[in-house]
Amino acid sequence: MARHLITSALPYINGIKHLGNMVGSMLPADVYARYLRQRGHEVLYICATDEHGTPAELAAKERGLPVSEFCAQAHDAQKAVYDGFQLAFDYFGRSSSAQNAELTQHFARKLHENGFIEERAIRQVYSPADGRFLPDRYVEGTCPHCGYDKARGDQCENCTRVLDPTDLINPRSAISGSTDLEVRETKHLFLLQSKLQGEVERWVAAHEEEWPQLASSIARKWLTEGLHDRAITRDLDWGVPVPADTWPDLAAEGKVFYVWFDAPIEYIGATKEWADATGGDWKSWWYEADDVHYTQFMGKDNVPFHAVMFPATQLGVREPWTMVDQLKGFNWLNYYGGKFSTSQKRGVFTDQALEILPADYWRYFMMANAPESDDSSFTWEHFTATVNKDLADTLGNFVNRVLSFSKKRFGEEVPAGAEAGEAEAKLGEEIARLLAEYEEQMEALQFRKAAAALRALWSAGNSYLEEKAPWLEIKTDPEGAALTLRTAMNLIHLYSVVSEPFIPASSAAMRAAFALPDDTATWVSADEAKALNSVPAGTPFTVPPVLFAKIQDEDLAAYKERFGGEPA
Ligand code: B3M
Ligand code: ZN
Repeated sequence: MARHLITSALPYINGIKHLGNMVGSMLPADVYARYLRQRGHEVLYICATDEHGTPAELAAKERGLPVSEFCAQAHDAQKAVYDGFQLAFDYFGRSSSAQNAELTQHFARKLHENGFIEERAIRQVYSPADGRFLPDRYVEGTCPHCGYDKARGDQCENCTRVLDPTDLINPRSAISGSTDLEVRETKHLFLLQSKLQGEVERWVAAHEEEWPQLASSIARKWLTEGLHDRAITRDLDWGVPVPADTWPDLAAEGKVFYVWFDAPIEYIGATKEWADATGGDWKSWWYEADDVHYTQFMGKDNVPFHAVMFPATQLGVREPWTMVDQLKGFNWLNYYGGKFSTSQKRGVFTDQALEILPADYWRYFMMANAPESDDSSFTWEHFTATVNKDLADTLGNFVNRVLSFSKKRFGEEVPAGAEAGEAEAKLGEEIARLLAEYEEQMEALQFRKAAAALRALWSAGNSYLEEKAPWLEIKTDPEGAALTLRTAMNLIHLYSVVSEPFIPASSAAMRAAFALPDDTATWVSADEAKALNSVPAGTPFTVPPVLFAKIQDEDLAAYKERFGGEPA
């Protein structure tokens, strides 16, 4: 059995994330990690908050908090939300950890030793009023390409062009608003990526077959444009310090590493945090780890850093660190076709989502509509229809009416009834076929298709129940009715096992209905799917509360009112 290392892109520390951020990284990673664990693999699922860079400093300033205090609070706030979504990380770390600083400095020293780092003087915007250089998002101004007057120094949100702060027209400090800005010379470390172009191309060529089209095409595009040498240090107060033993001058000036240099290294850093907290062996996952299969999850804007930049860093250190095998990139989840927006209060944010409905409603909807090959759009209408049909009617209603009817007519133990016949054999074959399809799609990281196979499993139970109609059968053939109900109850137990990666809380509720001794199975074999007899007659059962409440029209209207519905 391979050992599976799984990471999802590290959410920036500033602010609670919206559903679109989660559906493209942490949630599919969790579904996949749960599935592999249930199939018996050894899995390590690692994530962390991405705490450095200008987003953290600006957000802390806004709250009048020291950055370190802001990050500690914001990390715990995000972690609480992810716990609410039952994201089963093995560890959710912090890129500001000592472990990450140590590893980041180690990577930088090795790159330096191997001739891939060079000190260069560059011209940077300096603000006398603020008494500091203004990198990246610390400068705002008018975009020279599209005229947008709130463009940031590193990128224009309007036309998405990557900018240099010295490009901006009428630049102003994002800290003080001062327009009295100068351009001064300052020294930074450059990662000589251009010297690694050939090696990165060969590495991508050897891996892109396994990647979805989205990831391989973005990697190809960036390589075709050519790898440029890039500055990996900044004049910021908050970040991994440049080590004085290697660069005494820059360290004396308080330079720190650029957030995107240290953030991917935090995948290793967080594994070390996990090991320090649990006694685990972090190096067996990351260093000379030939038995490890590494899968990364991220949104498409993060693919370049994961498919090209970080591999360049890892190749440049000339050490046997684990590199990504499978790179699952996602498109965007939009909100009524537009972008989610914190500032414009458009869209559903993860903390709000849990206020109004349980995590499983969201987990299922997001994975069944995951933006895999294209962008997908969240609308309250589509969400309501999916919850009411797939969850409330197909699954929830099946569970409730089977258990309630059986309890009413046969008591609180699984009834025996007649021997399984033709209908049960046919059902078993269908369930085994659909289960195989579900497994195949999960192995292929095709989440929409996997959700469709899971939904088909639920539907097959309803078709069997409609066909046998135990509420009619019982009038003429009570033994037959009892067989139908026992078979349906075995389906409920099977659903509770295989639905867990998508809807863990509801699966646990279904499973708890049966007082099965030693109910420790983590998956269902093809033979068990065919036989449908894991829950024997005589097993005591209870009827759980209705698993999914339907979303009523008035709820739908209220949600649209509160979260913004159709674009204005
Ligand atoms: N913090 C997420 C973003 O770009 C970024 C991912 C880092 S993964 C190493 O929104
Ligand atoms: Zn622009």
